[in-house]
Amino acid sequence: MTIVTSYDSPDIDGIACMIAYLELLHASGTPTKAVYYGDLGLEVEFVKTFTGYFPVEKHSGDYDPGDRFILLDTADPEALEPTIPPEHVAELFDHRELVFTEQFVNAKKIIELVGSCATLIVERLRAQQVTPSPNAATYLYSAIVSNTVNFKNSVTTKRDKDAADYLRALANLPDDYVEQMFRSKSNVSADNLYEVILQDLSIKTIGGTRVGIAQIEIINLELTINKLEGQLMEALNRLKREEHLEYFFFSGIDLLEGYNVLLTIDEKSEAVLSKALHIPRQPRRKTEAILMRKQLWPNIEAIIRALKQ
Ligand SMILES: [Mn+2]
Repeated sequence: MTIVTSYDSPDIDGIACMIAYLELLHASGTPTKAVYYGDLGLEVEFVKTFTGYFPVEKHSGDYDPGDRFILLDTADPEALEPTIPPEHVAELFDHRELVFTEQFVNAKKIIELVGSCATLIVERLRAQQVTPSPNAATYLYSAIVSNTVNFKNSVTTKRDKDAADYLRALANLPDDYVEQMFRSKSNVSADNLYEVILQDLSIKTIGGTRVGIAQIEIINLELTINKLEGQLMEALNRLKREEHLEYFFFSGIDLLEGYNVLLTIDEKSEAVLSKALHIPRQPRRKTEAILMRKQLWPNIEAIIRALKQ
């Protein structure tokens, strides 16, 4: 059996790619299953409810020794379901630069720096003359809009825009679809703030030191932060302690207005962020344009590595 899957707790990009790739393989008569491992976020739940279509199974436990895997939206062996042997991965697609792909000894690797992995999958479908179903087109379109923050962030390429135009024509969506989707993941309250931040927390070990960047993407960001300031500080302090983070950064992105609010809760992290972004020291600052977490990581990593020397 061919299994298409993504990383632990996939986002809308991973899920959309699985659904479309499943259609591609079914079109060629290949017995294929799409599976995910872990949990799903608010954005996936929105598209799932909107389409009423979710041909992906939750999986845990062992696979058949004969199963072959296609990995979508990841090329990181650490991020996989632990029962997937890296040498059984036949093909992988990702849109981030990576360093750990050598474990996938038998995989054909498609790694190209576009805004969304969904764009690479759309290009593959079009090359093979397979048209995605309207529901698959809705997932793929949602993934591109989400990853590019509605084409506003600097990882957006013309290839992402072309793919999105092609999908929008297939998907038959209401005019306010993007706003509906962004609103759905903006349901942040005192009750779920900690879980929402934990769900999308990124941690790296840099020279033996644990470093975290939390990111939330919502509408009405400043208003929400002002309203939930006490709870936000409490959640960040709790995560820093529970995850044993020596440095910790919070990045909020306003989806409709296109800016970040960056927060730090300790002086050491504040000093690193100030150096990383060449800005004055402040515990809270608002940016002019959107900075994605994958753009923050290299700068922060370089400063922390320099401090360790
Ligand atoms: Mn992605």
